[in-house]
Amino acid sequence: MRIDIISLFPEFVAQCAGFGVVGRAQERGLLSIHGWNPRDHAEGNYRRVDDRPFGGGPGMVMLIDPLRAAIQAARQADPAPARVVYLSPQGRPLTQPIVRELAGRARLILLCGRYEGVDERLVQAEVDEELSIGDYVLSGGELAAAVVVDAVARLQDGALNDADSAAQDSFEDGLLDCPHYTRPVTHPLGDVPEVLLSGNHAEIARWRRLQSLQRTLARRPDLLAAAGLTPAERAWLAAQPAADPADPDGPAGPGPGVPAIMRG
Ligand code: 9WO
Repeated sequence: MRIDIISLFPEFVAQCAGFGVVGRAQERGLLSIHGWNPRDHAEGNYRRVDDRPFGGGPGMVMLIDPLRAAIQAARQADPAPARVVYLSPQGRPLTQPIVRELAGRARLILLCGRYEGVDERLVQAEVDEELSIGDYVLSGGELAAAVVVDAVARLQDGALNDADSAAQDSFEDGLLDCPHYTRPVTHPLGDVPEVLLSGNHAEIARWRRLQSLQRTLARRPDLLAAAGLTPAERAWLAAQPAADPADPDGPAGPGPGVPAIMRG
């Protein structure tokens, strides 16, 4: 897969992608990353890439033409059609299913804004999809683009070694991961749960699954509706205390409980 980064700091995203699983995916030829700087496509002595917003207000807006020229240059660098993604807080929230969909494409162009954002006409004309990695504001889209690159790279066939593969399973069924332990068995901070030392693999798998379920219920009950659960697990959930509608975040400790919508 080929990913092109449109950014005033294209090296930033490329640097982020140089380590660990993503760096290895590039070394293995599974992924190539290319940066394009709109400033290299800006006109005049000053090579302006931004201007003041119509309607007034603080800050600057990125100009259409340098961005459009950079996107065009990226498109023309490879004949395969590219999906253009703009990273912004106004985008659709990124999820693992969206990551999976993006990872299956031959090319992505990730558009990173700076300042107050890019001229809306450029978004309308060139962007296929606007994505958000969470409800907070960054100084620019680059860190969000690095998140997309990382999440997509590890799904390329051959990117993960056997040692990494298990970590992928956690979100496959839409539940949070179970807790993990390593040596020593006993420690001043606590002991490793006995079941994990039992050698009984079926019982260990059951325990981990229940931990995942309990954690998801306590921390992210919103995930449960779409999770892949067995009828027995659904029944177990229905027997758990309901969330208090007056206090949906619940008291500290046991967590919010089963969302009302899921109670049969
Ligand atoms: C900056 C700003 C300053 C004063 C008044 C309003 C303002 N809005 C913004 C702003 O939202 N700037 C963005 C910076 C423009 C698009 C690129 N930037 C960005 C992307 N910040 N955060 C993201 C982002 C991307 C994906 N997921 C979460 C956050």
